[in-house]
Amino acid sequence: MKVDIVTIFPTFFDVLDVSLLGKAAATKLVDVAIHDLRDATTDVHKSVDDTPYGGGAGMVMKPEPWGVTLDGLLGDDSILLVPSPAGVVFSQDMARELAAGSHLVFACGRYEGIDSRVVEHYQQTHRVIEVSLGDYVLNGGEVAVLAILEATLRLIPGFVGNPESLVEESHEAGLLEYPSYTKPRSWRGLDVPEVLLGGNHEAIRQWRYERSLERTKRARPDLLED
Ligand code: JEK
Repeated sequence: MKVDIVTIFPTFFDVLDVSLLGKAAATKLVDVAIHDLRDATTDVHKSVDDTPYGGGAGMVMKPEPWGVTLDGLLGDDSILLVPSPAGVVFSQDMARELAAGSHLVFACGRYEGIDSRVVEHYQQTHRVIEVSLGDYVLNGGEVAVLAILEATLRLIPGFVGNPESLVEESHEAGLLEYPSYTKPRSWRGLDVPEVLLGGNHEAIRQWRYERSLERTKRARPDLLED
């Protein structure tokens, strides 16, 4: 998979060298390139923002540097991802879909976001997804891209952190995970549940399912609707 990230803060993604892409196995499976949006500016101040038409607080990112940069990156098989507080909420389903793709291009906005014509323009020729991490306001798209990339790349077979059983992970989807324990058996007066110490796998499976259901009812009742 090829991944291109466009940002005015390229060093934000230095963390990828230590986390996702620090492992040799990863470099063979995914090729990540970071691009500085300011490289596509032509004025002496390398301006990427301007005041909003219609008025209002803050600045909006100018479309021209985005056009120049994205024209040079997008191909027939690219998916353009634009983090936005107004996007569709990112999910495990979307991560699975992205993991099956061959080229992801991320456009990281800052300020109050990117001139809306950029998404409108590329929607005419490409798959474009405006995506949100959730219902809270970030200062830009960079943190969202790191989260989306981590969730997506771990689903690529052979990738660092790839779950041993993707089947198990998808089987459990829709419920929160059951609590897990390791040694020691007793810690600060708290004991590991007895059922986990025996070898009754059916009893363990049932206990874990009940704990998952209980946790979901308490923390995420929305997941149990219909
Ligand atoms: C991309 C710029 C900052 C800040 C104005 C007014 C109510 C805010 C944009 N889950 C997520 N939250 N936020 C983002 C995100 C934020 C971004 C950009 C993603 C680019 N910003 C910003 C204020 C406002 N709005 C109406 C909401 C807009 C995000 C994701 N993914």
